[in-house]
Amino acid sequence: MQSILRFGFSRLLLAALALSLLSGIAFAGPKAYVGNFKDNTVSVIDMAAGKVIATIPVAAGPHGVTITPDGRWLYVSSDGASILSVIDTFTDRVKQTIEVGKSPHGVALVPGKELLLVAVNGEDKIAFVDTVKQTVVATVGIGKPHTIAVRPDGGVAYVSSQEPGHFALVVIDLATRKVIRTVALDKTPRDLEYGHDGQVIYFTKAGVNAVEVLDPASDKIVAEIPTGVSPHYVNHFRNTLFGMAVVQGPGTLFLFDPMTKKPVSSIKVGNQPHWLAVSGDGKTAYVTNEGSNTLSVIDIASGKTTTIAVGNQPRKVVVQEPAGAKVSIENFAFVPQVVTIAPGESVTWSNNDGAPHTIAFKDGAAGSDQLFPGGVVFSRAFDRPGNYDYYCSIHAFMTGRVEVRSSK
Ligand SMILES: [Cu+2]
Repeated sequence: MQSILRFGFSRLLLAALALSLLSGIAFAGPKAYVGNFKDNTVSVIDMAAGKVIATIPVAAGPHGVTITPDGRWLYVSSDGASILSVIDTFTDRVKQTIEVGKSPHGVALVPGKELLLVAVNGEDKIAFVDTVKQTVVATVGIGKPHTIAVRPDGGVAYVSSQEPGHFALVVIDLATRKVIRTVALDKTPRDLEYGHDGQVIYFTKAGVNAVEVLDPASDKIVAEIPTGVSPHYVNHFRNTLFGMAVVQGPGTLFLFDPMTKKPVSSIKVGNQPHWLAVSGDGKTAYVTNEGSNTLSVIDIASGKTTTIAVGNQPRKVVVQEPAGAKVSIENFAFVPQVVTIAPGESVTWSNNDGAPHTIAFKDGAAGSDQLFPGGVVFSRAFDRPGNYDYYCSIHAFMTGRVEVRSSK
């Protein structure tokens, strides 16, 4: 049930829709979430309107933030406490908190599993949180863990370990829940991320003005891409041509070519940029500026940037708009009739027809209520590869298919 997202009949959303129609602003739905480290809040931003629409209080020191692929649940670790806050994005309130251990830092969801990994820095361990039971079900010991990168197939995780004198990337087998190898480093690792295709790992090190590109097959650094002073978050997202990093010294969003592993360009953002997220269509980047208490919204193609004021010391940012495909209902048909996505991605249907329709799945998963014309959307995340046939329960001749293909 957790993978089903229903915008359908939420009173809140209907109210927002009515309001947006009155004010002439198209209602878009997707939101961005920013953890403000110093004032212990999460800012909620309406991506279409470009403004903060809510501020959610959380426990001290919001540090790691992640969101489920369907955009429904937000997980926030608080490193001044020992808890993870679970935020319901329907209500934008903390639904519950989970005890994980002292000073949790980075968090990462495991694709295809109801599992969240938490780097419990203060207790030198990785906690495995079952997101259905909402509790820690296993732990693996690692010295001063900071951030976590999970391979897109959910098989292994790399953890940056900031243990003084033993800086390393530590590799965990997620099936056996054991450390399988350790890649020793000369300097403190900062962020690390698996590129979207799972072929390479990108990471940054304190005091190194470059993006490190690691081949996980050999655990060797195969390239260093010069960035300028103090690069932090780095990744190559699905649907974006370029890899991206934020560079704290010059205050830039740095773009690089993932094929040639060469710099492409830099776009000015605010002071001390910390983290980065990209919209589901790959067109817009969101950068938190820890030194200016703002979020930069960047049109990647043109470099055009706007700025939104958020809370004190914004660090992590995630966007709700799911990666995946959109299907339009038009003239009693699903357009396109067949869409192909990767595991963990979502499909979002919108009714642009003159009549109400539904989405009903042949695999028995819960479908939509009646979707009325005009902006009321339905979304489902697909975790496992396969073909998913669906139809309209009012007009059975309307059929469509979602193909979920692993890129590996
Ligand atoms: Cu129909």
